[in-house]
Amino acid sequence: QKARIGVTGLAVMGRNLARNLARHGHPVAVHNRTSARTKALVEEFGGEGTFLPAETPERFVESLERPRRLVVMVKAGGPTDAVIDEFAPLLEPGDMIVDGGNANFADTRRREADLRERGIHFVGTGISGGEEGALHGPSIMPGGSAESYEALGPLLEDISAKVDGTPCCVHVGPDGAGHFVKMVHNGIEYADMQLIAESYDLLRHAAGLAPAEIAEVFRTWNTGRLESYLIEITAEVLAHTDASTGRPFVDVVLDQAEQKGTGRWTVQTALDLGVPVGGIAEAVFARSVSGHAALREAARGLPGPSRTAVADSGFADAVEKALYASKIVAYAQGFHEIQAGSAEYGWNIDLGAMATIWRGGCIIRARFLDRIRAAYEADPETPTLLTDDHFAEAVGDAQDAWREVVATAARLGVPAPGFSTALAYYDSLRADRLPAALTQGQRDFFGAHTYRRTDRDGSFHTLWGGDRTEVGA
Ligand code: NBP
Repeated sequence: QKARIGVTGLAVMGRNLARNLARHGHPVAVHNRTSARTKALVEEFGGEGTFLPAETPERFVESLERPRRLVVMVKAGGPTDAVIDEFAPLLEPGDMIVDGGNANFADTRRREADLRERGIHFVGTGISGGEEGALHGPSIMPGGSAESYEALGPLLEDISAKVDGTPCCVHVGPDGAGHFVKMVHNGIEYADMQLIAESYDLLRHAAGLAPAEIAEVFRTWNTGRLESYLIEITAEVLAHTDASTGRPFVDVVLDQAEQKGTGRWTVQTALDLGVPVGGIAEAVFARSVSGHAALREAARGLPGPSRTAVADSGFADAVEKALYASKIVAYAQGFHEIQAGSAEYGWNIDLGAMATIWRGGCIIRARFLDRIRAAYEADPETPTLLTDDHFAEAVGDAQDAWREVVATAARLGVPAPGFSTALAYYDSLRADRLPAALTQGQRDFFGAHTYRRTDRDGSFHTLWGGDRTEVGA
């Protein structure tokens, strides 16, 4: 018997993905550099389906039906290249290597181009949802050729999460498109988490609520428009009591957030593409600030406002509105980045389809994504989600509260970089005139960088050091 698909790299993600495939009735070949993992998988979970264990790359490749579908689930970076170097010579034209790791899309583009020359399809695939998602149905974002998707799509859709019967898996676009979208997905996840963290911080330090009370606030929010996996688990974490001290769990955890790098890539790529993603950038920087222990220690005694908590019973509702509005901004920025990447690399990404496949399986799954899908269905070319009727109305309704919350945060000295940058972005977009005109004047003054005028075409320069007449440039 031959296997329909194979998985190499059997740490948590690969093992669970292989089990998911087997549970769906697909005979799956399994391989790992260290064969103990392969043996352990078959011993523990062999009863769940048909596994074909292989000790060597040669046996692994031999056990696959053609065209071969080979899923690589190893540590992203050097290990992925090592595995490709090992397996590609064993493959034949038409075979497919699916990289399900968190690869940088630029690496995926390079690998795809190399392998395409050898007739092998390289399918860089974003897989979201962690180990639980891999086992029970992740959100899957495959890139690569349309031809490879024909052979792979049905299998991937079969094991993906489903929402309303729709698989959370769609062909994103050629070469690195899948890993690009997964990267931005993670960037949005950073922003979403940061905004939730700021909401908690304000309820705690501006409104003076206890973690257990804030957990109740999040539980209530989770029955409304903010309903999402992240809000749900936030309530769980806040309600948790530390067993050894009896204190709220959130109070015994070191307040230094870590990161693996996809958020940083999202911001670096946005800078390269010239797309403003302040909400994601502030989220990455907020984790960075938290980790600078010595810097924070040195600054701890700096003066702040004389804090007084706001007792206003309406404050939690105001924070809900600020959170919803800021979340819309963060997603609008993330989708702008996908739109820009798609244009830059000619991927032709269907933005509404991305919102659709994030509705299940992944960390940012939320009711909200249905709204984004509807916005792109109504106008696939919309320049920003903020001008969609639903979102424009929601932000319009929320804005007074949003401004109040940002002002309260500033007044009481509670850092709210996510809320603040989101509001500034909103106000920048809707402004009639921006001070960029003054910036242009300064640039022309010190560097003769020239400027354009509102009333005439062309570039101009003022003779600042002379009689200040204007000359055409
Ligand atoms: P890890 O990222 O911890 O990688 C461990 C696997 O890589 C093992 O199978 C290991 O083999 C293999 N490997 C390494 Br390391 N170097 C190798 C080499 N030179 N040649 C062959 N194999 C090598 O595993 P993971 O956490 O399951 O994640 C797998 C991928 O999925 C990663 O790219 C990750 O970023 C991505 N991802 C993870 C999550 C998550 O929640 N963990 C979520 C989404 C995506 P060995 O057993 O012989 O050491």
